[in-house]
Amino acid sequence: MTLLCALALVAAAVFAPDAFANLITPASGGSPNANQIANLYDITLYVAIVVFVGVEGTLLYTLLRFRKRKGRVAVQIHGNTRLEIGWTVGAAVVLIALAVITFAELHSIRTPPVSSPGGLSVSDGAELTSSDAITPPKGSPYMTIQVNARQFVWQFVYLGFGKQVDQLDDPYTYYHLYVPTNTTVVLKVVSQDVVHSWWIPDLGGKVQAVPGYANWTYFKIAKPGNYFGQCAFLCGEGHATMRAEVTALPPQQWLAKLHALEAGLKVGKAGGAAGRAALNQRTGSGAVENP
Ligand SMILES: [Cu+2]
Repeated sequence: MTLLCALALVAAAVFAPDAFANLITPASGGSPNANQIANLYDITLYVAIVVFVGVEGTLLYTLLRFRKRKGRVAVQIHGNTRLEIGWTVGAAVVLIALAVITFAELHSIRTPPVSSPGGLSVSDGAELTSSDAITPPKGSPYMTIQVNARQFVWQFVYLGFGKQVDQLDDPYTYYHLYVPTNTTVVLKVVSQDVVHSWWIPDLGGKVQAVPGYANWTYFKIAKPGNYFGQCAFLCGEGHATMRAEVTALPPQQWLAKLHALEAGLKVGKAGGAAGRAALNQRTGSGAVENP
């Protein structure tokens, strides 16, 4: 049994990184936390495979080797103390090993890493605050984006961006989340109505969006590209349409995108204000109260 455990751990260490990637194991590849979750899953999976093959193999061998035959009389044995203690201790050792590995990995899965070289810098408008529930190690620039779930769309508010860059309100987008590459992006996940679940499989685990609470997660994307996801919690009749797409752009392109967004919002706001002013002018039967 000790040999079996050792084999299991060696197999886990050897095969964990890429075998079966994304087939029967969690999606990953977009962000370090997603990769670590997938690694942890792989380790557990390989240990489980070794145990499964060992147990089922022994069972099959015994069934065939000692099957009923004419003239054979079964020996009546009453328990084998050494064997029973052996498999109890063996199972406990496997469990303890998995628990130790899991807890050892958990800290780095939960804690945002520092931004990589080439990421957004503070002078570019990255936010540096300490009020968030989770933050990367001190001094590393990072973005905080509020993910606001509602029936039935995701809204992304680029917190602090407007105020730091040109005193406009924070820009926002729907469905599409734009982020700079190599930059730690902390997500503040909230909900406006019912419980939703934020989930971009390549970028990490699910995070529930609960009305009245803020839950936190993060990702850091090295490669520019698109990462797709879907609300993972049945939240109403429009649940199926609640998809999301994260687009990672090199920092300079990302900044240009956000500035264009801000300019668009400014035009939209001015149009809205003009429309309200026009409505305010109306008198008589065409008057509108508090447009
Ligand atoms: Cu939803």
